Amino acid sequence: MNHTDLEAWLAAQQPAVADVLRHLAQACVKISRACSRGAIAGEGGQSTHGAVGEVNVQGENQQKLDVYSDECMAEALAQCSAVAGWASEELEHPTVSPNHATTGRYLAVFDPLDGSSNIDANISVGTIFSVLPHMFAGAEPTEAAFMQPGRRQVAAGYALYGPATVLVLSTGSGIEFFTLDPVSSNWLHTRSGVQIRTTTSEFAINTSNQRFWEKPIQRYVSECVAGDTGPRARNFNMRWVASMVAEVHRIMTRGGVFLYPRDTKEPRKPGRLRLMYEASPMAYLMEQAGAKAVTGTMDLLDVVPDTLHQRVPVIIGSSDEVERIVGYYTDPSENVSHQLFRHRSLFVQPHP
Ligand code: FBP
Repeated sequence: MNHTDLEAWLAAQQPAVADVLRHLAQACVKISRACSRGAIAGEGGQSTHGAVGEVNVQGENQQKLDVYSDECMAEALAQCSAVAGWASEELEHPTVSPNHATTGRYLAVFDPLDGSSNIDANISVGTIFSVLPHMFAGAEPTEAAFMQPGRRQVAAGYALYGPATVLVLSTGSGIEFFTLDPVSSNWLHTRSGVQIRTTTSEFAINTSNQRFWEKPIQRYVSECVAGDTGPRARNFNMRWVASMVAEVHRIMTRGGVFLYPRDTKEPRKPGRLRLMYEASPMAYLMEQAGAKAVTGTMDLLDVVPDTLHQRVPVIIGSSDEVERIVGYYTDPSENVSHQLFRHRSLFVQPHP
């Protein structure tokens, strides 16, 4: 089957936004190559595997590939005349474009390598990005220029470095899939107008945090786990890759719900995942695919950021399930059954 390619699709998009996506896609080709080399030494005989031995602004151990991926993104964006500046998960402050600070009309925000704790185990990782208008075009972008709710995004996407490398994009008119041809390094257009199914029997959450979850999540997950012996009257399956891009792409392809909710593990933290370069771009893509993306009490795309690296609760995926979870949050009386259900359960078979 002959596929058209990314360039053909970009030609039909708004030219400046298309140029930003073109440069981001080029950076993702380089990152894909580095990921696929694994522990094999790269240029200069150095492997890109392993830790740098430093921590990033999040307090996380920086992987060599985190740093390399960040450099690839910065290098590409510095060449893009449409971009005035960018912000990265790996850097505390935004970067003003060395070439287009006062002429660029857009800003880019990205997680250069999401799920990087999985690299050495050769599990899928990804790059997540968001494109915002530069509110103060003509002036060098400051951190304030980035403080925009996800609704203001003009484009978002991710690259998944898995068995194949896939690029998923939207500029506000639906979801497009591109697959990297490892021979030509060309992005081939492999799916268009992707919609996420509204129902699902698959949920993804890190259950090791269960004791810290709020009641609505305790209730939702225990009902799924009870399956056809409980009020959901059907069985559910659970998945957890610990790589958000891989979880989201599974949901894009077959439905599902992904939760990294607020919990009491670190009460001062409103969540684990970051708003600007994880939750917002994924929420944009979810809504473009007909799915839902919430904090539990509001749409993720309406959250107005205060800081570049702020964290937020994330509940995204098939709309029926996300709406059910929101129902548990917004109707407190619903939440008593959790205790009833699990401990004095009417549903779970008594031990013989
Ligand atoms: P980073 O690797 O970019 O810091 O991303 C965070 C992340 O790895 C997500 O991809 C993933 O969903 C989550 O953290 C996994 O969390 P946990 O370690 O609690 O399973």
